[in-house]
Amino acid sequence: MLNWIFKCGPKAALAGLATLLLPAAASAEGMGQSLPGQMTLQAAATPIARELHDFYHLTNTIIIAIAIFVLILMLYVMFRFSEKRNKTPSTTTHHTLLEVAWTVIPILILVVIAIPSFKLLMNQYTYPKPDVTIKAIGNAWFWEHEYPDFGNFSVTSNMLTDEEVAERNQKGIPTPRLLGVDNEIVVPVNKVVHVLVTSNDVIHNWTIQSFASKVDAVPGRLTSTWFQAEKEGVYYGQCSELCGLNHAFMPIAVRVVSDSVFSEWAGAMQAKDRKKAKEILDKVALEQASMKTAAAAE
Ligand SMILES: [Cu+2]
Repeated sequence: MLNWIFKCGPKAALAGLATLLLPAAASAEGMGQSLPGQMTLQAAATPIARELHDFYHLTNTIIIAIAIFVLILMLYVMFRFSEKRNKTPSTTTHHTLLEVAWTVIPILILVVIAIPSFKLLMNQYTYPKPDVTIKAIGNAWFWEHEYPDFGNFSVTSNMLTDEEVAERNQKGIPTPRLLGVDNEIVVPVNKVVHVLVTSNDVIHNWTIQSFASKVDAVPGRLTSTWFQAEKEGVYYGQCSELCGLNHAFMPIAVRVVSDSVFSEWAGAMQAKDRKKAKEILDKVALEQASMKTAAAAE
């Protein structure tokens, strides 16, 4: 534990400082999944996630600035008005200007927070016309996704075992432990995807951090979220509502691909040719992995 604090403490302090000093630069780590030791948010992959990150940095900056201001004020008061330096205390009980100031300034700060907050909330709940609609169904403890626009085929995702993860990594398809699933869901890049969310048993939660999508899956009800992924790749999420024994082991994996790959995959799924669909996915996963390595090497 101590070891961990010594290892991560300075990094956490740096991350906090970076958030304060470089609001825009502080959140570019880990697209679709967190990196080991990552302290900031997962990189934004949708316009809504970007807006959410901007809002996060704005409020964080305000919070840290207020905390520092109050700290300095307290230290100054402790020093300047100590018994030694201030033998006869002032008997003032009211100060109109000060009272107006400490009422008006916090109101203004709240207004500065409220405007982008309401704007973000409105954008999150303003659904553009969908190109693809997916129905996500939570089960104890795996996810099912139906594609009603494409013949209503469904994709059932179970978490991969450690052996299966090792096997996929050996094949050259980077697959993280506890996040990789046997059947990824697939969506086209730059298209509006609506996700209708529900559950078969208890309350789960459909979350993809990089999309800023997070919505409860409630049995007997339909909730929803939408996203428009701007970059091809794989995006991982986990059930985010404590749902029981295997809550930690029901990840979600969204593979964002080009239009043509998506229609090919959806066609194969519709024709119930799961083997072909899997081959298409493995091929695109390998291509995306090599593209990523090439980009990292530049
Ligand atoms: Cu859960």
